[in-house]
Amino acid sequence: MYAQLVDTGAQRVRALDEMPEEERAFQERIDAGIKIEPKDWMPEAYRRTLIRQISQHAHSEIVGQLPEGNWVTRAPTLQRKSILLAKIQDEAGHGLYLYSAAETLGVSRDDLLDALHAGKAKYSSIFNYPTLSWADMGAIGWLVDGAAIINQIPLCRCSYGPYSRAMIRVCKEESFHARQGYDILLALCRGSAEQKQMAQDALNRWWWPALMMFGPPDADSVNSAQSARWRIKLFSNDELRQRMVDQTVPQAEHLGLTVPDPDLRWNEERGHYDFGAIDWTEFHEVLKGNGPCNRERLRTRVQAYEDGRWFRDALVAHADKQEQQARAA
Ligand code: FAQ
Repeated sequence: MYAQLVDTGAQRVRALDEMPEEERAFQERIDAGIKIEPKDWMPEAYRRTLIRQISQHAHSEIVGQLPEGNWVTRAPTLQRKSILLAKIQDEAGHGLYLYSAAETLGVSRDDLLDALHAGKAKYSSIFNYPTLSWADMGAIGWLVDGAAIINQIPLCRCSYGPYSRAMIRVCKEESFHARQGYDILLALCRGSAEQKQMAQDALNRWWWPALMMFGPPDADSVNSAQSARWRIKLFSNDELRQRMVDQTVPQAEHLGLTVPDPDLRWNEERGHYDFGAIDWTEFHEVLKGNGPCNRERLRTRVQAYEDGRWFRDALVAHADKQEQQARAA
């Protein structure tokens, strides 16, 4: 069932003159920068691509609460605890906007959640890594939300109206998240040698997985060409990854931390940092379900969903009752 919702078949990007009239008109609207709205005609593969990407994105926001949720009860101060709680709640909100955006494409939220809970749907690889110390809260905000912003700012201009509009608010909130993460690390780096070491250790563990968030190298990215043609993707995986490195390295220097990459160096000619090879075997293992926390994340998510069933049932019963009363009045 899930496979049918998101399967786009073998895709080959077609030239305008190869397209049937309706599809050509659709592509010309996209080329002219006009947004596609839910009731507009769209190719089935465009619809499925969006369902795939938006629902994976929604699942990432929801599962993405878990690594940070691990530290709410152990935040070092009341202020840090309330900020972390607010941030995690924001992520839940992002998941809900995104499920709503996916629903505008004619898919049911229940089907999407079933696919997640059955382990069929993907969510971002990054959330399958453990959060071992408080410094990881800093690293997640700085690097994970930082990567999410770099990826999502262009999505505010993507061709599908509901997705692009959802991204505007999401990006504003992610900016706050990134700053709170950086602030945690700044405090640790200005603290004792042991605290600074915690920050360095967090950077060592999160750096490479954060670079993997942008997806496989362009040469292996099966969806990129067509998504770029449809203006779902405005920049390639590698372009955004490079942007992340260029932006983040000076921030690490400001913290006095060392990026764990012996091959990292500024390339004057390119005007960018060169960086070392990413371990794509690790990435594919995580995608296959063999990351350090895949099983735990899924189990916790399913348990949370089951534990919330009585509450969802109560909400529906209450809404039904109100509707009956309104009809009777
Ligand atoms: N993890 O052909 P491409 C956040 C899959 S939100 C897992 O390049 P595409 C906020 C990909 O799905 C983070 N799978 O694919 C937060 C595809 O498989 P499929 C999430 C990945 O779609 C912060 C296959 O590999 N953000 O962090 C990953 O054109 C803190 C081939 O790849 C979004 O979802 C990965 N990292 O490009 C929350 C943004 N990368 O579906 C809590 C929107 C690739 O064919 C706390 N998404 N794959 O079976 C996108 O921009 C794109 O979907 C990409 C992948 C760029 C992620």
